[in-house]
This record gives sequence, C-alpha cells and structure tokens, in this order.
Amino acid sequence: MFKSGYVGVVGKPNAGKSTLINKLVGYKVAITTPKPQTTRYNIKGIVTSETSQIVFIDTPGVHTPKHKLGEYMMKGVSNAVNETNLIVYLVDCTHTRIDEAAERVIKDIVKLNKKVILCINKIDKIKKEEILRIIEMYNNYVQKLNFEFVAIVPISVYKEDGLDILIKVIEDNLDESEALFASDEFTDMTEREIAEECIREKILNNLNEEVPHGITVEVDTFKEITNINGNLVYCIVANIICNKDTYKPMVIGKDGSMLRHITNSSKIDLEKILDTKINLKIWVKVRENWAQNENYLKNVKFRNLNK
Ligand SMILES: Nc1nc2c(ncn2[C@@H]2O[C@H](COP(=O)(O)OP(=O)(O)OP(=O)(O)O)[C@@H](O)[C@H]2O)c(=O)[nH]1
Ligand SMILES: [Mg+2]
Repeated sequence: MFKSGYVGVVGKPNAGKSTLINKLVGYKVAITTPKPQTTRYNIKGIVTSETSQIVFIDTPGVHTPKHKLGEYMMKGVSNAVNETNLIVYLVDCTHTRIDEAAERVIKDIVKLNKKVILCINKIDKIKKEEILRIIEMYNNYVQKLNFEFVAIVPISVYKEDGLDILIKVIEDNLDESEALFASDEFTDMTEREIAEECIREKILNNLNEEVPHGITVEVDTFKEITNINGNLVYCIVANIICNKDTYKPMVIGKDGSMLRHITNSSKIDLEKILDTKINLKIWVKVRENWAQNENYLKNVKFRNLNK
C-alpha cells in the first residue's frame, strides 16, 4: 500500500525546520543559518521511497510580525497548517519552558484539530534524562487543552538520530494515495529562487542581524551558456536590495571585500547545489521600505501564496 501526503513543518524560528527537511530530502532545498527568521517562504521538500511520498512544507518560524514582510511570512505558516492534514511541530529541546511564543504556536495548531507530531530536535545538546522532562512538559500542557499529539519523536538532525522513527511515524499517519509528484522531484523551488536564497544565506551568515532582515535578493538574469570547453555554465546577475541606504556600504564592505566574499561563497555553494559551473555578478541597490510594500510582496516575493 503506497501512501502520500503533505506534511507542514512548523515551530518557532531557529528550531531546525529547514535543516531537518534538507537532511530528509538529501538535498539543500532550504537555506539554514544560526539566525532566527531565516526562512521567509514556504518551500516544498519531497521525500519519495518505495512505500511513500512525503511532501514536507518548510515554513517561516512563528513570530510576531513587525512589518508587512513578517505578516506575509505568517500567512505562509497559516496556509501550510490549514492545507496539510499532518503537522510536524518542531521544537528546540534546549528551550526548557513553554514561553508565550510557544504557547501561541501550540494554541494555533491545536485549535485546528489536526494530527500533530511533536518532534523534539537538537537532543545532541542535552542529557537523555532531560528529554523525558521535556516530553512531560509538552504533554501536560496540551492535556490541559484537551489535545493529544499522535506521537512524540526526539531527534537530532546533526547526529541523524531518530530520523528513521520520524519517517515511520509520518508514514503511519498518512493516507493511502498515489504519488503527488514525479519520483525524481524534490522541491518546487526554481533554480532562480535557489540562487536568490543561497545569496541571502551568505548575507545572513556574514552581516549583523538587522541588515539581512532588511534585505531581499532578486536574480535579474539567469542564462545558460556552453563555454569553449563544451561545459554548461549558468551566468547569473543578481541584485541585493537594501531597504535602507545605510545598509549598502555594509553589504559592499571595505574596498568591496564583503561583496566579494558573499559573491565567492555563493558561487561555490551554488556550483555544488546546481551541479554546474556558475558565473555570478552581484549588484547592491537600495529600495526604501521594500519590506512594507504590499504590491511587491504580494506579486513578486509571495506570489505562490496567491495561487
Ligand atoms: N545542535 C544542533 N543544532 C541544530 C540541529 N538542527 C539544526 N540545528 C541548528 O539550528 C540552527 C537553526 O536551523 P534552521 O534549520 O535554520 O532553523 P529553522 O527552524 O528553519 O529557522 P527559521 O527558518 O528561522 O524559522 C542552525 O544553526 C542549525 O545548524 C541539531 O540537530 N542539533
Ligand atoms: Mg528555516
């Protein structure tokens, strides 16, 4: 009996949602960084085996939006939980109490009355006996809301611990159905989007928190050419767009050093991900308040939400 279905992965920022999905898919479909609010858009990561096809939806970490961009990010989370029948609620085990933000996430998913798997990540960071206390804490909390998780699975993505159990539990809770995507498909991201996200990851990794959160990346041109050796080369021209003019010199750096570093590390990573030679040119531009621009967010960056 073959099973398939959509599984929404939700949780607070930095829980490891994107890292988990990348590991299960076996391909970097989503960028990951130590900074919260890395993921901005829902991304599909498809895992196909002999017995099932699980279509994971990676979502932005749940937070209180401070601008239109944040509102759109949270709309993505609502869409994912509303449209999937099974939810993986991913938590970081080093958060030893259920704070206000976690309460909000739990209450939101509980009221939909869907099947929820509690997945406790980063257990490589704590002792075994502490895991039991965390499980008890979440169980006690949802019991008070008259809710029960269909399963609780402690994992470490880093150590690849518990991932087989998670897959098994997900399969157990999916319905019998034919595959939804071709067996060699693993994401809905286009190569352009992968390039944009890859560049954004390097900005998140190399600049202070405030700057990356005020930046968006747009691929301007993406051309495939064959070089004189007969190899395929992707020629990519991208723009890093800052919402404040004070960010521009920070992205460029002294004598262009930061931009050179972002360009080189993006190129190396993209060559690995897309398995092709890359020729990358990045420009830095300013577009004041793009993160508040409803038209831009709705029609460009979040157009998939409107489908
Ligand atoms: N120690 C440890 N760290 C992990 C593990 N899984 C993920 N991380 C780290 O946690 C940080 C956040 O990971 P992400 O996958 O970007 O988290 P996210 O939940 O997608 O975050 P947002 O996109 O901001 O919502 C990164 O530095 C990861 O390397 C794990 O199993 N153990
Ligand atoms: Mg993420």
